[in-house]
Amino acid sequence: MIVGVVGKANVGKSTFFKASTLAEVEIANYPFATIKPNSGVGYIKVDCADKFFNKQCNPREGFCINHKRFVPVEMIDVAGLVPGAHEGKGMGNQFLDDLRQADVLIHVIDVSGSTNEKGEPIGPGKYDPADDIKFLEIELDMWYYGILKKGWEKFAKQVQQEKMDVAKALAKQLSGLKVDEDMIKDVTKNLKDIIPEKWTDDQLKDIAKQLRQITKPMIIACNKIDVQNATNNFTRLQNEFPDHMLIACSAESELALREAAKAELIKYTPGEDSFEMLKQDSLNEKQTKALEFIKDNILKKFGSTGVQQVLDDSVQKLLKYIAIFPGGVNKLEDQHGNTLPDCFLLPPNSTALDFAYRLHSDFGDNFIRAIDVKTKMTVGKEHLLKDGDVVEIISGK
Ligand SMILES: Nc1nc2c(ncn2[C@@H]2O[C@H](COP(=O)(O)OP(=O)(O)OP(=O)(O)O)[C@@H](O)[C@H]2O)c(=O)[nH]1
Ligand SMILES: [Mg+2]
Repeated sequence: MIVGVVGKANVGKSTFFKASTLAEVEIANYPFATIKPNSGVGYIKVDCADKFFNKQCNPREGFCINHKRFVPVEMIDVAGLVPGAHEGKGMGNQFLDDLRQADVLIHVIDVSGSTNEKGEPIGPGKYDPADDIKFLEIELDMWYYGILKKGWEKFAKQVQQEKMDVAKALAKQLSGLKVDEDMIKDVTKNLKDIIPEKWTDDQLKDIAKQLRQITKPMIIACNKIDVQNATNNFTRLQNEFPDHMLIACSAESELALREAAKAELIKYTPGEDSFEMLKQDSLNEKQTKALEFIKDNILKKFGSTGVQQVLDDSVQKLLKYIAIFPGGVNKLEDQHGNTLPDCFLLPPNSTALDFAYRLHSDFGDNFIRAIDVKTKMTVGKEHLLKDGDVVEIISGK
């Protein structure tokens, strides 16, 4: 699973990325601070199954605080996009390619309206962030369209001459974007009786748009909510884009909290609405003021900095992924004595067999049955898993 962080230049993508991963990346108040993509590990917060068994887990990867498990996911932070990027404007579109493998996108916008279309800082409220929501979608659609259109005539002719299966051939062509055969069938169902050579440009554009929406679902991180006027804009955008998932956030505040927690100055669990001062005496006046500002103006007002929520919602609400824990019905520990050491994020409608394959292809190939460890019920291959399940796979050999 790869989470891509996208948006216009200078809106806070790298700050969001750094707050999520604590990776060392360039953050600067000018456009195109990031050129080469950064990749790192962020965490999705899920309810840990250890609570059900009244135990404390020992995660092999990630961590668990108060029965909230932080499961690692790969994140990428790319260069800023500007309107016309697909035609080579700004940094051009070479870095759009860095997003090919992303399963979900976090679109970071400066909701305070203090970054213009070129990514230059301007006074708060001088730019309408609604335009960013619109332009980014157009850029992504045009990027997909460009890929689809490249060599289209030749492709369409070949499909015709060699009597190829259209969905299969096209899915192969677009597999780099994570497009599969079923998606193609779905988006071309109205074109079934028309041969690809006769598909019009508008029809290709429509296909590109639908495939982009399916393969790159997007959540909008309304960043810089700490700046004056940002809240008004946020409320307005919520009304203007009722079908989009919008979350207010302050990446800068989250970064400050995570760094303070790392330095053991405060105790803070990402996504929570408060933190605890640990070493009040070792904080200087500026640090104390900054933390107080975050407490009063972000945490109390919005319930969190929003960064963790954006990540969680992108995977759990938008992609509808579920958390599954491998475990034995008689024993939740591995051979080293670690309790529930692993947690996997699986796509919706995953079955016991899918989970077996995810653990190891041998488990899938030799699947006999599975056990729902919470209920101790035996289940078969086709059993649909649900969020928080603990599953034991019984396989031959
Ligand atoms: N007030 C405020 N400023 C922020 C926030 N997040 C980021 N910034 C500032 O916005 C500026 C740009 O941040 P970056 O994280 O470098 O932005 P970017 O989108 O990665 O920029 P490019 O890589 O140049 O496209 C920096 O000055 C950050 O400190 C926030 O939540 N609130
Ligand atoms: Mg950046």
